[in-house]
Amino acid sequence: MQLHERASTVPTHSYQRQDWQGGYESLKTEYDYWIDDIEGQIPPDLQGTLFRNGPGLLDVNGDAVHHPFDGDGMISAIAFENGRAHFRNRFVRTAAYVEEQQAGKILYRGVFGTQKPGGWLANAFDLRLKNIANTNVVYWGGKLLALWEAADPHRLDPATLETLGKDSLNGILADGEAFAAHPRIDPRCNQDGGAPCMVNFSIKPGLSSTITIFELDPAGNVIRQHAHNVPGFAFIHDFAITENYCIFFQNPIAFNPLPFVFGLRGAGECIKFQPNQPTRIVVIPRHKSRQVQILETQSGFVFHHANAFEQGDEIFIDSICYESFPEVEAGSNFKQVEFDALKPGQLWRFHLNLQQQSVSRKLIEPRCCEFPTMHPEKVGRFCRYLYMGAAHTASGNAPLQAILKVDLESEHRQVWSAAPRGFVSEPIFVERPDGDEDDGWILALVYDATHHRSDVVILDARDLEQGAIARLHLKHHIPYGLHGSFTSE
Ligand code: 3ON
Ligand code: FE
Repeated sequence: MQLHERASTVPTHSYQRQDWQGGYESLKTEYDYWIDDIEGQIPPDLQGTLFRNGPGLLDVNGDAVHHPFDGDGMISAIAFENGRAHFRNRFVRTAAYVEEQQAGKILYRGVFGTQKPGGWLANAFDLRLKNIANTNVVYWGGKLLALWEAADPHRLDPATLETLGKDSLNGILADGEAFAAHPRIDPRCNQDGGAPCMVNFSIKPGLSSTITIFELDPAGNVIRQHAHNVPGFAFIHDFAITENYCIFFQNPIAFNPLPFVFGLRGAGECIKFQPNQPTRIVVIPRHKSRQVQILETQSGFVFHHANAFEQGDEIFIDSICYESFPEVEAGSNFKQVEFDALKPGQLWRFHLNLQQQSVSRKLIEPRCCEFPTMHPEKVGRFCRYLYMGAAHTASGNAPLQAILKVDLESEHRQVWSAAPRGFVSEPIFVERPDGDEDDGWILALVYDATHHRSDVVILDARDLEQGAIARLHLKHHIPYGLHGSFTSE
């Protein structure tokens, strides 16, 4: 009897941690092949290329990185053409990647705690940033750019993924100058007669921090650029846009650089969450002449925003919020994470009133989720459907195993799950031209622990629960990635 009772109190999970860990093995080979192992059918009208970025190497010659965000950027391209699909992956040949691969050892410290061999003495006072180009990849203005938020982009050949070098955006960025990894594309910019434009930013953190906004026309030229000073240290990974504003969440953190300077910790491990201080919401008008406003809301930590839109003097913004910053401990191993001990990221809606300078918020989705995406034509406007990576179970913190569709109007939900042995990445919505807002496909890489390989999964965005339209089995796995984009050009 006692045995039975004990067994029933053991928490049941939709996953095994060991399965999840398999998706964080390095992928050392670069491939180039037509995918021929396919379940279901690739829709013939799905035409274009899915580009993905993320850490491809989780070790340098056997020496593990301390955190996946420190892994060298690897681009995957899945090109859909008349019902067939081609796969290719290449590492971004950053200067540091080339040097480290030649040396066969870690030569640079990583922001998230990777250290050079030799202890703190070998690391102290080495304050160089290793530009690892691992966070996002976008095709804009005829250029394929791999992005990492603390430094300049790398330009790649979109057909071969060969690294062409660093890109200054036609002379705008100085060598090493930051350009964030979260550009937003305004589908109809009201300053450009309704032409699309790409909006991005850079952060220069310090005792006060500088936020610079960049807007690029479809040819890739920076047509608007303005910089703003905000009080306090800022670690800002993402932002949201509306037709007239850029919105930033300045998370309440303190930064003590000494452990970094003395070789004990990475810069990102010197961030301390400040639970008793509010989050500042920085609202920067996209028209240079107007005033910046800073509002305050209850504390929390945000990496990613889903979308924002305006209604008169009010702004609504949907964001994934954590109760605090997931601090990385110096002696810890990220693969041993106790999912149950952490709080999940959840989707909240913030309601800003610019006249009254007030903010209220409400929880939209309690399920653990990350990597929100949506129809590209709705960016900055009211949008009905959001898609995101989510946990298989409706409550608690767990790895992402499912794709969740949220209908913000009816509050209806759909879930497609790859549990127990599948783990998802950021979903990407690809529209079917001239259709309804959810007329299109969801594309996601799914790590399949049973075969230690990844699948490209294609779902019908209108009906996730009917199951995958197609599952393209790759010949290998792809380590869990960060962000990507789809281009039909
Ligand atoms: O020293 C300062 C502090 C700091 C952290 C200044 C700084 C600019 C050097 C800096 C650098 C920040 C960087 C390089 C941030 C990079 C972030 C990154 C690569 C990824 C962030 C991902 C976020 C999320 C939420 C990922 C979630 C992933 C899953 C749920 C996975 O399965
Ligand atoms: Fe991100």
